[in-house]
Amino acid sequence: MSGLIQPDEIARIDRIVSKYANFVITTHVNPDGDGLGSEVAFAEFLRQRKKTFSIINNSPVPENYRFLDPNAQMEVFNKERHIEVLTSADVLFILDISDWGRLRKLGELVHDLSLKTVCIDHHPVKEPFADVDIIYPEACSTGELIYELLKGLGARFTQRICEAIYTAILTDTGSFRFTNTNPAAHRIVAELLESGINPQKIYSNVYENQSVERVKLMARVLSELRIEYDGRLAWMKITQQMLKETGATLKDTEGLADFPRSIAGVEVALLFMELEDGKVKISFRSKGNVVINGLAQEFSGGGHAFAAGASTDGPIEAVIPVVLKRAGALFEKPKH
Ligand SMILES: [Mn+2]
Repeated sequence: MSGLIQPDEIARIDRIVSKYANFVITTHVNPDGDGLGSEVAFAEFLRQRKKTFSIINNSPVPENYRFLDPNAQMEVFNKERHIEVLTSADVLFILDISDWGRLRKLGELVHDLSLKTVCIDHHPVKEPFADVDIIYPEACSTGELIYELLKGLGARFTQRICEAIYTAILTDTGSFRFTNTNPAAHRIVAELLESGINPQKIYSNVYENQSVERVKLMARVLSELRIEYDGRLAWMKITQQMLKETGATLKDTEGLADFPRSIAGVEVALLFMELEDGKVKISFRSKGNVVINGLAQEFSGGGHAFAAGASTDGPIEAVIPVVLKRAGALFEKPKH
């Protein structure tokens, strides 16, 4: 299998892991299956190498990914509690993050410390920020890169590692539906299945584990779905009021932005979410013919060509018309 990660990169990670003893692993705020699965797989490798490690994230593990962390080893960052761990750590592995900002408070603290940083990611990165950057936007997921890395490093592919990497690839490719689904995704997953993991169990954990509040929120949000630009753009909003009415919380909103893409003729889907502080989070999704990260950048966001995000000042009712108007430019050129 031809890989993305180069032998010298594997050798470099090998040297770092051999040389140091104390590691911290982290991923982005509101972690997803790719970030969490990559963390678990890499942590298991460190365990095999008899290293000391902590997994510290800015957000708790969502309910549907708890199966990845049965012993609840993943910690939620707290400066007072973790300053010692981070101060005495040698290396911080940052997985599935495209920018330092998404490390939030943990990033601010790490900036002031002297620990070595390694970033492994598949997001297009504006400015690499770590001491060692292993960044391949052509990878379907960070899980794909972790797989290659662990292969190169001679890790034992235990059940846990296989389940974690499977989850990473499954979720980041939208169950092998999104445009980032590449041959490597299927090759790797085929090998993981051969190791005996149970795809139905993983699917059920990840996708058949929704809260009633989330489903009620979905119904509420979809009831106000709007279509523009001759049916090529669909948009939805989630207000604080809707969250209150349905009893849903922020964590219940993950993945909702993808849904309107399922409508025939829709090329672009937008989700506007009113945050507690009045700011507005915008999710941009494309079916794959229209590139939308440029639009996200206009609102100081960014991301992949077909899945991006931004965050801007509210109020939400003022933001929506401005973004919709700018989105019109996406449809000016004829479809190809
Ligand atoms: Mn990812």
